[in-house]
Amino acid sequence: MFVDKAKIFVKGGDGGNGIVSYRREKYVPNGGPAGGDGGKGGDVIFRVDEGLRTLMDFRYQRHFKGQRGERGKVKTMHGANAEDMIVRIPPGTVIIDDESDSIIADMTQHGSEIIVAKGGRGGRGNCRFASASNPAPDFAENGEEGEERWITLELKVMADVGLVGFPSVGKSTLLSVVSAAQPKIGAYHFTTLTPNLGVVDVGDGRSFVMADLPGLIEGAHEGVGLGHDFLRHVERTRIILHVLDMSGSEGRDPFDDWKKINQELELYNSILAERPQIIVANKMDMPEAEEQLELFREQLEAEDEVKHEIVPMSSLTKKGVQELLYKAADLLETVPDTRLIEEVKDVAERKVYKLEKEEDRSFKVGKENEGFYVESPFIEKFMKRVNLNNSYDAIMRFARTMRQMGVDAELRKIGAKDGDIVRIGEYTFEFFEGSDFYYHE
Ligand SMILES: Nc1nc2c(ncn2[C@@H]2O[C@H](COP(=O)(O)OP(=O)(O)O)[C@@H](O)[C@H]2O)c(=O)[nH]1
Ligand SMILES: [Mg+2]
Repeated sequence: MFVDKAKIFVKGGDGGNGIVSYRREKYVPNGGPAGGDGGKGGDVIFRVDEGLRTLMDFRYQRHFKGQRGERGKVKTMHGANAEDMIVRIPPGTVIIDDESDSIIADMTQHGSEIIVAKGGRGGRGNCRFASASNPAPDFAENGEEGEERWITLELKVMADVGLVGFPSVGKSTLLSVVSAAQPKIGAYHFTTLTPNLGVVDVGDGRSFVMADLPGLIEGAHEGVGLGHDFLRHVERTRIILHVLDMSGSEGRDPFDDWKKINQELELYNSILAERPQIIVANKMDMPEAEEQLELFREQLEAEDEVKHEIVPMSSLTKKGVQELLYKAADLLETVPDTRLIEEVKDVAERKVYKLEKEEDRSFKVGKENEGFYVESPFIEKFMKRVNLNNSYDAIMRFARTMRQMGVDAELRKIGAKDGDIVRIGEYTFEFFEGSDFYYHE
C-alpha cells in the first residue's frame, strides 16, 4: 500500500496582551485599575472530512498559524478570543508528533476533531492584580504564546482509479504525466508485485489516487500468475481507466484489445465488468489515430457496446489529459466509496503521545564568569509573558514565583549572596538574599 505523507508546522495563536489602564471618571481624580484581559489565541484544529482522499492540499500549504487574541480593553473589558483555525484532513490520517516520533491521533470518523496546537491564554489586565496592599498595579500580563509543533501526516491510500490495458499502450507514461510517481516507461513489470501509485491533482481542488496496474496481461501471458495478483488491486479501485493505443502501432487492434482486457476482468470477477470505466484513447498524436478512433467507435456501436465515455488524448503532447482528469474526478463522485478505512490502516506501532504536556517547572542553576545563571524554559516563558522592563510590580511578582519554585534557595546553596549578578536568559538581575522587600506580598 502507498503512503501519502506531509510534514507541516502548526502554531496556535498567541493570547492577546492584558492592558494597563485606569478608570477616568468625572470628579474622580484617581480611578482604580481598569485594564482588561486579552482574548485567547485561536486553536489549530484538524477536522476529518470524508470528501478528502489525499494529503494533496498540504503540498501547497505547510504552515498553519492560529490568529492572535485581541488585546484587553479599557473599562475592564475583555479582548475578543480569536477564532479557531479549522484544517480539513482526509479520513484515515495519522498525526505524528515529529519531536517524539509518536502518534498524536489516528483520525477516522467523519467530523471528528483534534486540537493540534492550542492558542495561548490571554494576559490578565491590571484590574486583576489589584489588592489591598497594591490598589493600583502598574502592570499587566502579556498573552501566552500559542503551542507550536512540527507534525507529520500519514495516510495509507488505496487507488481510486486503476489503469488497465495491454503492454505498451501508455499506462505508465500517463501516470508519470499526471502525478509525481515515476514508473518505468517502456518496461514490463513481471517482477514487481506492487502497482505504482500516484496522487493526482485535478487542479480544481480535487485529487485522487491513480494506480498503474501492469501485469494484467503481461503476467497472465507468461503463465506466472502475476496477472491475478494485479487483478486484486483492480478489484479495490473505484473506477477503471481502460487505456488503448489508438495509433494501432505494433499491429494492435484497439477494439480487439479492449474486448480481451474486459474479458480478463470479467473472468476474474464479474463485478469488475460492471465497474465504471472510461476508455482512454491514447497516442492520438500519431498519424493513424483519428482514423482508428472512428473505426473503434463504429465497432462499439455495431456490437451495442456504447456504455463508456471515450476520451481521446496523448501523454506525449498532453492534449486531452486535463479533460480526462476532470472526467475521472466527476465519475468518482458518482461512485460511493464503500471501502473500509480499517483496510487502509495498519500503521507501524508507535507509542501514543499525550497532547497535554505537564508544565515542566524544572530549572538548573550554576556559576558563570563573576556571577550565576538560571536555566529554565518555564521561567523564560514566564518572562515573556510578564513585561519586566517597565514595571516594578511585575518584577515583584516574578521574584515571588522564583522563590516559590525554589530557585532562590538553590542559588543560595551554591553561594549566591546579596548583590551578586544572576543571569536568566537575556536578563540579568541582582540577587537580594532573603530580602523582605523583594518578596513582599
Ligand atoms: N506517440 C506516443 N507514444 C506514447 C504515448 N504514451 C506513451 N507512449 C510510448 O509508448 C511506449 C510504452 O509506454 P508505457 O507507458 O511504458 O506503456 P505501458 O506498458 O502501458 O505502461 C513508450 O515508449 C512511451 O513513450 C503517447 O501518447 N503518444
Ligand atoms: Mg507500464
